[in-house]
Amino acid sequence: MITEQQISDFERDGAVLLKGVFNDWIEGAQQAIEENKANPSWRERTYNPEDGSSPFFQDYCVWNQFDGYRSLVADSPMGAIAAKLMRSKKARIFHDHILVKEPGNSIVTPWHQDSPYYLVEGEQTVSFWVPLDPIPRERTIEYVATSHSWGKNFKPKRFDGTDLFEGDTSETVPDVDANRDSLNILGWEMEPGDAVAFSFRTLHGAPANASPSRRRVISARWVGDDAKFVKRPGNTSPAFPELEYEDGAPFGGEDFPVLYPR
Ligand SMILES: O=C(O)CCC(=O)C(=O)O
Repeated sequence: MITEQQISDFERDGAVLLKGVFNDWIEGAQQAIEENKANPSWRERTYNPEDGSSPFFQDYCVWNQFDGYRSLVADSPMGAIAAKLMRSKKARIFHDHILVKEPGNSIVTPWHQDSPYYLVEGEQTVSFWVPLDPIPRERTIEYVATSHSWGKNFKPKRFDGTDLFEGDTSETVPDVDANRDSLNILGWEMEPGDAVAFSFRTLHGAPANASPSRRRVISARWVGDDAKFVKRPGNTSPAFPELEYEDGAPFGGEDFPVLYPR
């Protein structure tokens, strides 16, 4: 299912391609996207570009509301692979992020790390970026290799460029595109069933969808044994407005079940 080489690539680079690991769960997830678009959650955030191109639909924390998502997250080997990659005894689901760039959508996903947006922190984290459509190299998500170990927490911004936390003076994300020659940028052509596993701290970004095909993705985030709650200076993304927690307390609760081992 997953080799020691893949685990050490993930540890070294902060991102690794996993071929064909979710083949049996793609059809269900594709169906769930349509159900989800028809019944979005209160967290849904759809960007409609000013240039009139097609929308970028996003929703969060819906894995347990639609059968196809639930099956991909909870019945596939995702939890077991997460535990292996994190070298963790258990794998706890944090949340899912649904990202559909409809054909022609002009929105570029800016370079960012995920960790600064979240109410959880740890060394043991992994997200699976799971496309539900074929993705050629020029339209794939990209990662700055080793950026997860730079010791940085760059300022979180919404995908429309606004700051997530008002008055945040933390360091801004460097201009990755202007420095592509001096960085090791990773990105892979992908098929439905493949995934990229990456750390919450790895810098990543994704191009617009100038193609006539949809670009449907589910990104599922997991944490391991060392996960702790962290207080941020405002609403995190995703937000959990009802949740009460202490800064530094062990991460857990019914919203975030341990799915491996069962
Ligand atoms: O698919 C995208 O456009 C961005 C995905 C992303 O940022 C993520 O999965 O963390």
